[in-house]
Amino acid sequence: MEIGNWSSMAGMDDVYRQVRGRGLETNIAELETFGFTVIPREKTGAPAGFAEQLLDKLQAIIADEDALTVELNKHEDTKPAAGRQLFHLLARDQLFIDAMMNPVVRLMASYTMGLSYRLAGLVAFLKDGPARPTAMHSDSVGVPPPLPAYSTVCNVSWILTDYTVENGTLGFVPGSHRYRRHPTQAEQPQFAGGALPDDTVAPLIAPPGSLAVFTGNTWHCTFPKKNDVLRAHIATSFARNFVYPPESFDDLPDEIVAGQGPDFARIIGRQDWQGYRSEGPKLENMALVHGTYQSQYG
Ligand SMILES: O=C(O)CCC(=O)C(=O)O
Ligand SMILES: [Fe+2]
Repeated sequence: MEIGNWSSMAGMDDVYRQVRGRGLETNIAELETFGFTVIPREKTGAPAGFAEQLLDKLQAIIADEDALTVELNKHEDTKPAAGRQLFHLLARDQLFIDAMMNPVVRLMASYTMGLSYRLAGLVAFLKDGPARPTAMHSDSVGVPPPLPAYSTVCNVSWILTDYTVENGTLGFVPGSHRYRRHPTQAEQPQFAGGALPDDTVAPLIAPPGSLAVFTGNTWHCTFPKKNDVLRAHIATSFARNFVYPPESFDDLPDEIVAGQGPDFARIIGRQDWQGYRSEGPKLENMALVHGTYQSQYG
């Protein structure tokens, strides 16, 4: 059918027209049905060699920078996965801005988040040796169940190397975006020490240059990586605009804050794990809210 200029659609009429124009309707259907999709390199609109350039740039940054400048890289047991993460990439090179501003990335973000979407993070995951699996989780960190039927965050990831099971690719539970809750401890896959049959997890099989797109409600993890093949992706994550306190108290002088006790500091956001720059989130600040986060009380 022809898509009109329908004011009730709050801009989604035009987003959908563009989706159709770029031949991405199947991807939208997969995202709706399964909670994830893979857009092949040819449909991303990126110039030839884009993924290779991104990977070269990441490797240049790594060669130059101590992994321990990133807080999470200091915690072998508790960081999301063995390997290395790099945060706050936007300012490091125009290539990273291009990765976020890619028209297909923005289309998928606006389709998934609505047109109020904003960038939530730009993070590289690199694993160049054996790595234990990343636990099954949804990216709706801290959202209490039942999760909204729409997602509050989404993940559009540039795949930079060959993503296969052997190389420790991401795995998804197809349809889990409709469970509207987080996985429990028992819902970890068997390969991660849980009870969930491994064949419940669909591996993302994608060559470099592909875009993996998944909703904030979709359960995902990674397969154990047993080889030394470099495996890397850059997650551009987006959030709806309302996921953001309207008022900032970061200008309140430290001496005033110090006099009010620790709960005051937490309530005004002084100990938030969010708001990080290239050092990434601090585990101790994440721990302050972790106890309540995945519970029904949020
Ligand atoms: O690659 C990983 O270890 C985890 C990736 C992930 O969970 C994500 O991109 O949301
Ligand atoms: Fe994730």
